Amino acid sequence: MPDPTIVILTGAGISAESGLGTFRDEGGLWARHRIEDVATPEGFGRDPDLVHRFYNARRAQAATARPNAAHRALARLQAALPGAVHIVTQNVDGLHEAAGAREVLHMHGRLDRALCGACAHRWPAPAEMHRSDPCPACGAAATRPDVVWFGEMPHGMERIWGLLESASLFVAIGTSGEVYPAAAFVEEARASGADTLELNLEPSSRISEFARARFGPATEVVPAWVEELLAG
Ligand code: BV8
Repeated sequence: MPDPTIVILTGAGISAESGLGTFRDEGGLWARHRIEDVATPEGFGRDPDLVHRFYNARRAQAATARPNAAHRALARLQAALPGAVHIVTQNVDGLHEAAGAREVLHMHGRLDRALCGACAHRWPAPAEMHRSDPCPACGAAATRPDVVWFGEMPHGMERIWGLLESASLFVAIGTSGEVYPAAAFVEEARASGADTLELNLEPSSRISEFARARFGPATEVVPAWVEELLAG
């Protein structure tokens, strides 16, 4: 029996109980900001100060957030099954790492990293970023958050497709399944013969693609699932 390869995709729902807003829930981020204005390259081109304010506010919030029992349970699972558990997150917070997870693949980038729009240099983001901040490498005032906006290519796609191909189990946690290409990972995993499980507060828009599902808050459902898996 080949070693298990568990691929876990997380979304904003896993950080909700750490106090970080989701996007599409009642009162979520997209209820208060137009995606086109704050999460697209065009929006950044039109009003970089607005976009920096949006991400500065989220960076400040993420800086005081603490990982919750769901983040900790995934770190425990990774430690118990060395090399077999791969976490791909759509989240731009660092809560998986704060809980002790390793090699987390941030496919939509990270709030705590800055990117130079001129030379593509990356560096640790300051608490507050402004359009006039000079790039430490080339000096250009083209600083942007190192996050993947709509219309931009997510990070690590080759590696992710490879992981999905070899997955024995694909688990989606706290994601609405509204954003591609992440929303299609469950089909890729199923096509490779993987078992599929959704852990969510309520059914996502992709629920029909999953072989199994458990509903409830991530801080209850994720630790319970991990304990069961490790006891199995
Ligand atoms: C791209 C930026 C191409 C960072 C984000 C088909 C194929 C390919 C692309 C497309 C396609 N159709 C459309 C597209 C374009 C687009 C897209 O998907 N649009 C959607 C709206 C239709 N996709 C893209 O543009 C992507 N890029 O395709 O590039 C390309 C090809 C070649 C060359 C160049 C380009 C880029 C997508 C990334 C966009 N950036 N964010 C940031 O600001 O954070 S997306 C944004 O939504 C976040 O990153 C977030 O990760 C993502 C998904 O949201 P969720 O995490 O799922 O959160 P949501 O609020 O939606 O749901 C919360 C869930 O939690 C719910 O299910 C809820 O029930 C649950 N929950 C709540 N509380 C709890 C809980 N669960 C458990 N416990 C709780 N307590």
